[in-house]
Amino acid sequence: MKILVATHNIGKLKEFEAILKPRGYTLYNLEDYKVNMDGFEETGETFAENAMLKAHFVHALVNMPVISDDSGLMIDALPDILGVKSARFMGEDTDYKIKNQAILDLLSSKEDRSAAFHSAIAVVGLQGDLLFEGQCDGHIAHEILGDHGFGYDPIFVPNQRDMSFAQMGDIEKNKISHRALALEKFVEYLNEKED
Ligand code: ITT
Repeated sequence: MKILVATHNIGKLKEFEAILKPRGYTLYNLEDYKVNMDGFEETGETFAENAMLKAHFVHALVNMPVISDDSGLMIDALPDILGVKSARFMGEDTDYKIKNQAILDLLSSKEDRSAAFHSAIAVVGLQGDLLFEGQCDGHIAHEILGDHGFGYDPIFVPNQRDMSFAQMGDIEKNKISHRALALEKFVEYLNEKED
């Protein structure tokens, strides 16, 4: 199956490829189709709304199925600054070393370090509008840990492991991450439809 991944985030794109390519999907990206998303704004209040908006925006420009992800980090002790606004925290162009350190500083006086990554995956142009969500619970580390992955990976420690997403590398992360869980639901949905 051919599907266009509607993301500018190279880290996300690599995870889509690692999870979907071995299952027989042929993935295209925004570059391949010269898609310009300049006019697109994430105006939704939920990950699901934003994922659907992104997928529809791109699907209106290309004649093929589109898959998108809207995701973010939710920190219980800092409920207002991340979530659906995770990419915009301190500005979209700010280096994640600075963003991650700022979060560690904001949490330094807090006892509750519980957090979760959430992903909503929207698929448009295949069978109506499809939506799949995944969540990975964990906590925020006390320091920057590891240098694999992207974004907030170096400060997030999932409950299943005693190391950050950025310490475990792609293969391990892709077994348990929010995005992997959501993509797994998409794959299962299609497999069930085929049976
Ligand atoms: P696209 O909209 O082009 O897909 P984006 O990076 O702007 O790319 P979002 O709007 O969904 O994507 O924002 C997601 C934010 O959450 C962004 O700051 C990511 O770095 C962060 N994030 C999401 N999943 C992550 C993961 O698996 N590891 C680290 N950070 C992640």
